[in-house]
Amino acid sequence: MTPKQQHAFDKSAFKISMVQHLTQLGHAPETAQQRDWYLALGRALAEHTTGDLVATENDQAIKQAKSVNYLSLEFLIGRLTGNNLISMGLYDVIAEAVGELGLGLTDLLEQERDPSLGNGGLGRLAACFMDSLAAQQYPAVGYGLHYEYGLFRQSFDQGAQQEAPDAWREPEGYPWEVVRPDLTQTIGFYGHVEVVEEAGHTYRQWVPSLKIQAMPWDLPIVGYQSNTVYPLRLWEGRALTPFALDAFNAGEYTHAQQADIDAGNLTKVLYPNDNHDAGKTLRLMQQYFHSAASVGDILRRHLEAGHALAALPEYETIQLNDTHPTIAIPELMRVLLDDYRLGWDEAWAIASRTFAYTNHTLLPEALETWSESLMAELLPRHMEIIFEINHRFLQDVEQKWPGDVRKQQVLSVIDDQGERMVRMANLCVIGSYAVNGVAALHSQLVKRDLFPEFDALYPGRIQNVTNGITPRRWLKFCNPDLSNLISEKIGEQWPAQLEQLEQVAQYADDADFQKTFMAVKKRNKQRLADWVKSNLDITLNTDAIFDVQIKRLHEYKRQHLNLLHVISLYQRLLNEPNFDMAPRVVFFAAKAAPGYELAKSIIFAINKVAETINNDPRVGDKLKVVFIPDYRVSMAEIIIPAADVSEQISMAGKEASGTGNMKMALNGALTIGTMDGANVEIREEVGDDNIYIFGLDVDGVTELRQKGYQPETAYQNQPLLKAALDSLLDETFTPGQPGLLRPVFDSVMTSGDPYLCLADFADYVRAHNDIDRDYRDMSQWARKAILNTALVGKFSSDRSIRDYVNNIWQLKAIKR
Ligand code: 26Y
Repeated sequence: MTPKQQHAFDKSAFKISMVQHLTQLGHAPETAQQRDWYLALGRALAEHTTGDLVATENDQAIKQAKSVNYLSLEFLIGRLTGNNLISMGLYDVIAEAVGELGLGLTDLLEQERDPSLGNGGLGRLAACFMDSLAAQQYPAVGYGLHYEYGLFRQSFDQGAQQEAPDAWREPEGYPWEVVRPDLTQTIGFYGHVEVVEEAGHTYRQWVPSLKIQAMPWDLPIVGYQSNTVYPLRLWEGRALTPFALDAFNAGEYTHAQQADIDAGNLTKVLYPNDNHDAGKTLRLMQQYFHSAASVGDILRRHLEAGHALAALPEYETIQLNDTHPTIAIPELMRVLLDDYRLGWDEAWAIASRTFAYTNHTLLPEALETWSESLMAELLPRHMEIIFEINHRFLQDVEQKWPGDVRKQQVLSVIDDQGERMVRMANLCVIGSYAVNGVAALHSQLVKRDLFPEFDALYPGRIQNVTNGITPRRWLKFCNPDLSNLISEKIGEQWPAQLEQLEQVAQYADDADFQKTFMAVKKRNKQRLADWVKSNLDITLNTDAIFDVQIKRLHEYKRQHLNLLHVISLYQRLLNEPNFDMAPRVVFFAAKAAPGYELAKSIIFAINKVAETINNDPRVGDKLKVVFIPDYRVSMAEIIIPAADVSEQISMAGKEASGTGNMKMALNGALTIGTMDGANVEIREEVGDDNIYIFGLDVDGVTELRQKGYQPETAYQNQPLLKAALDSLLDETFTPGQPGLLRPVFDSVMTSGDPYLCLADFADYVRAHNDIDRDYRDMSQWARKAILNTALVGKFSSDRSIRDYVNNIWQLKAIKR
């Protein structure tokens, strides 16, 4: 909404509209519950955003400009109401309006269930990018899936993770979404390929034996302080009517898969794996469904705007969020070849100039491959096209490196060592005009370790775009007190121009500013402490260091290294009479993939250690351990502003970027971290004095492995470490049940400690001791915290998007 429109915003009309929506929901103002009012508020606001969404969609200037299509199987958007109010510039006036109705805005906002349509970093990044595209008015459409159930809800039963379905839209539906049945498409699966002859040419035509409808729901992505609203278009799988199914060949209809795959199941649930490929058929079906519907919609928009097919790359670019939507590449080829009957070279010239691919991981277990036989059965025509792409590609490889069989083998889309598999990353690199990693170090490693041959074959194709976060949600909205303090000093432009935060640095040594800054931090810590008290019944000391590790549970992220440090603090408190430490609360929040046993064991161990420490009267309030259940965006919004210390402790070379590191630094937390992912760039920005770097770097890891790493050495030589590890085997944390925590012990001892926890332990403890020392000097600590907030403006996702726009997409902003 423009300033003029905001000025014109009619509060009393809005109140009437809210009451009307309440009535439509079947409630009377006198008896309505908070939840009913929240729904009425959401629906009343959505009227405005839907209007702007449709207007943006029909904007001629946008139709004649180039757009980015962000294809992602995950969009972890979080609650929309509060954020959209900020973007619309209506937060205060709506707070007034609901106040006049006898309600509290923050209470109403609390009623919204998070749409958790993603697992973690990759999905949240997609949400931040949509926010930054809309804020800067670069034409964009987000394409995702309309999962009926988002990421599972987590609870603990005696310390063990339990999963429950996340029915985020139930029972009343989600107030912000708009269904677009007119844009429904039909998506095929299985079947066979026929040859058709026409006018002396032969064409191939896929005849699918299963068809599922893709119906889109649009969520409004509201540009900050602009009336630009882009759609996040989420496809829902729906069964064709039995009547329409009659049209199919009876023999094909009884295809074996037809029985188990009910079309309504296709988008039932988000796969809860993060960085681990399980290779399930239904997941490949989701991927194809998403890709085909999105490619179909992009082509529809392109042609309806009156553009020629061959001009597609000039008007549309398609960004692939990791390899999950890779099948969009052969799908576009199929449509161009078989439906529009272009020649191969013409079709390839279009497709290979349209797609760009972002890699988010080097972990081998996260690199997607699909069995060739499954692919050939589910998508027979696509498999033919993939073979043809590969065949032509391998001819280029032969040209470049004649007779080099090893190069052919590593570069081929098909891995033929063992069961033949389709390597989705290779297909992506071949079919894309640009490939990028997500932090400087990560992009270097993509070139050096993951795709060295591709980098040699296509110099310059692999680039870097360092990730970012939206300062609207991750500072202005989640930390209003700090936001107001900043605005008092440097004005109100910073949420759209985060580099301006640099001006805050001049106050880093100002004693008054330090006090105010730390008072804000303390209030945020109190808000979190209150949450913990009322939800977990643990009493926290807000003078303590709030030490925070919040991210998916994964062995490479080393939550168990943090746990070993916690245990050693506990043991020192009990055993060393002269041991003194600043009080600490160590927070964890993390979901484990339901099938990931070790991750679940680590959660269980943290919960058991927490229970013991928190109930040991000898510890008092020197040390508390809090595992916050059901980590999600709305929980992060409470935790992040309260963090003093941000744990970013992955083994070097494994965390592609991290984005929680950026969020906490922006909110004035100091990072304890390895030289991994974007930590490297955070250090560059804030300076060595304002970050705690420890442990082996990427080269150190390689060297240690070459020398032959033996975790036993550290175990035997470091008494603190040995005692911490041994306590996992006895009854210290599991009274009467020794051995329950053995899986964690085994992971770092018997299993060889694949992520080098024990190798980094001593230096990790050293870094924590530095933190302990520095925290006691409140003025010094405040200075460091202020400088973190001031110096991380680079990590605005607005900057990331501008990097994509300038170096990859080549878009122009269209101001509405
Ligand atoms: C193959 C499938 C099971 C799969 C599903 C989800 C594979 C990976 C993922 C998710 C990956 C992910 O979230 N990666 C993270 O992306 C962030 C944004 O770029 C990075 O900051 C973070 O380091 C990286 O782990």
